[in-house]
Amino acid sequence: MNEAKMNTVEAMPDPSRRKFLNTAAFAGLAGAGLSVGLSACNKESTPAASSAAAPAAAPAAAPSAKAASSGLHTHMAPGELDTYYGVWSGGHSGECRILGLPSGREIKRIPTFNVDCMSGWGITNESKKIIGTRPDGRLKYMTGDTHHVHGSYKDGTYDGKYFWVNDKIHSRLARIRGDVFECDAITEIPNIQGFHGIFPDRRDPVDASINYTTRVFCGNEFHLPKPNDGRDLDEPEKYGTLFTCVDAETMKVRWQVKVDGNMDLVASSYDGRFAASNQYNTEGGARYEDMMSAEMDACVFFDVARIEQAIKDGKFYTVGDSNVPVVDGTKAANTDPKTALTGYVPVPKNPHGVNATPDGKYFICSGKLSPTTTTIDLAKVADWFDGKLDDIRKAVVAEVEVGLGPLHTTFDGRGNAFTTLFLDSQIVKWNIEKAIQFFNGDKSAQYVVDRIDVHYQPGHINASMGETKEADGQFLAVGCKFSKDRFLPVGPMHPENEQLIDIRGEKMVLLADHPVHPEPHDFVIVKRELIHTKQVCNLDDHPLAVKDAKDSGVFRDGNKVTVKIASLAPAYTLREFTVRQGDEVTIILTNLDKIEDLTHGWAIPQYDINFTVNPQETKSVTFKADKPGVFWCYCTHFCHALHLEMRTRMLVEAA
Ligand code: K7E
Ligand code: CUA
Ligand code: CA
Repeated sequence: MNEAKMNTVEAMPDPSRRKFLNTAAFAGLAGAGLSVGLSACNKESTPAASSAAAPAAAPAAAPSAKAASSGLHTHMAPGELDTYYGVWSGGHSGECRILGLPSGREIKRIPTFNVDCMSGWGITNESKKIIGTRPDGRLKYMTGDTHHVHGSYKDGTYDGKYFWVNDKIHSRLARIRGDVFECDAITEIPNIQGFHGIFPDRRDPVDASINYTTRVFCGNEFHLPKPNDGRDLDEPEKYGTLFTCVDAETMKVRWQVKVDGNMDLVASSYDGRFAASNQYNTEGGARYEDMMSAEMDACVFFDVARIEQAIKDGKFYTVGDSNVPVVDGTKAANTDPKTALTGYVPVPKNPHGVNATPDGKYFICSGKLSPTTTTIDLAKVADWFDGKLDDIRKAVVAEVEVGLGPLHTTFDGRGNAFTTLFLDSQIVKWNIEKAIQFFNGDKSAQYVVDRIDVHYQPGHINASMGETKEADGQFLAVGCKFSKDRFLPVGPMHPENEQLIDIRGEKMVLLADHPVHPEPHDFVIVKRELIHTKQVCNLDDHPLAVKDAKDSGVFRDGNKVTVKIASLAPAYTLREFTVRQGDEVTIILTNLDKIEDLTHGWAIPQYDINFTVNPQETKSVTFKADKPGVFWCYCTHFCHALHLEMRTRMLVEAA
């Protein structure tokens, strides 16, 4: 971009919008001398061209003028509450977020893998324990990259208990409590890099009485030496990837499966039998040019009960100093369907995203480099594992062209799928049964129902309750990776654009643009009746709670000093406290206020401490009193008319 462009606001003429990315993307791929499976649609990436093989609906008109007439109520009047919770990832901000929907208002940020000086996440002892520390007490990691958020299930819908999110950088899985929307556990998965897709199981594959989530499945993109300790450095043929199962309650890693290929997204079946991950680079290429040579990649299916039986039978090994049992799920080791732990359904090259239909029948993979979606019939996959289907590719019941750069799919619960087309900057609405008819040879079956332009380059998409059997087909949100001209310019970094679309009728209607801090990937939309939060904490939840003002004080044990303080608006229970230079000081602060929304803060200048305590909550910090002097510990969170007076002196005596 030249300087003149950087400094001016330019109107972006509509016809150029598709050229923004796809021209460059194609040039790059073509330059590498690669066939990208797009030859049918290569000339002109218009909706009409990309759907040439199928009768298609006309592209949607410019949407803004229609937005107000859709009738879906998105503007909340003052005091009015949203009807859905949106639980959002935050990408490389390392956090998660809660949006109220359909208004799109951001209600809360949930620090997860990042450090947050509002709440004190990464600063308090309690949060450091969850994130993990090095021997010297510093945080093990300060960075995170959240992509996929999914909630715990009961009877095929959300139970509101937990949400999980992956950290791609450091291969960690975090759990967020649905009652307080705070992270309560983080698990680092051994022997992998590029932890990407996650999905909770929806019921137990063995015990039919367990119709709720007890496992979280984790896909792994980057292949690595096993163990990654310096061996096999430049021998990519010896690298591998591992699919991982984490226990939903204990958050311990239960088992891993060695797999061919780079796993992308994960889905689980409503009957509990299967987890699956679409995968690219089944070639095992270690360099960009080598990751796209095969025409077909796969969606790999895991028979969960068989894997767990194999581990019970002792048919596992371990990697390096990890004691997690690993079974062999490579294609070569699973050629007999009747004993196979895994089955590889071939899908066109470098697929992205796999999503389960709300009726539980199909998994749908998006083509990414192929302009198609692939619909896989789970009953036929089961037939293959049971020895009743000779070729697992026959589980593919539809593979139809939908447009350029299909990435992710969601559902309205009425038989329609909505797939993002990254290169076309569109969403295509298509009917699953019609796509199956078309694929079966009925060329009159019009499976494309509608298309709509989005702004721009969409990735994830999710409809209200779309990941459950209660998909209600009200609206969907789509995460657009580029916002370009949609918001006031603020310099080189643009926000992402989360758009909201009414999907109640035959035609989609664009309702709203929302700027978001980069860069959410996935999200789920949960009706509010399923979420039960509590606004006041329980004093007993923290073993060190200062339950009574008279328990406050300074308690010394050698050079370790514990300062117990309570807050009760608008004062702390200690007016001052004294420690000595060189002491290791632990401050335990309990907020004794019981009133909802009466949060206090605690900041110590020059000691780099800042956190908040909610009603009836306790938090603690530990630091070395290395600077003598007077330090005003003050309340950061506006709590009372006398909020500014709410402070106490820490007197550090010189050694
Ligand atoms: Cu879910 Cu963004 Cu990690 Cu697709 S990935 S966009
Ligand atoms: Cu307490 Cu402000
Ligand atoms: Ca962007």
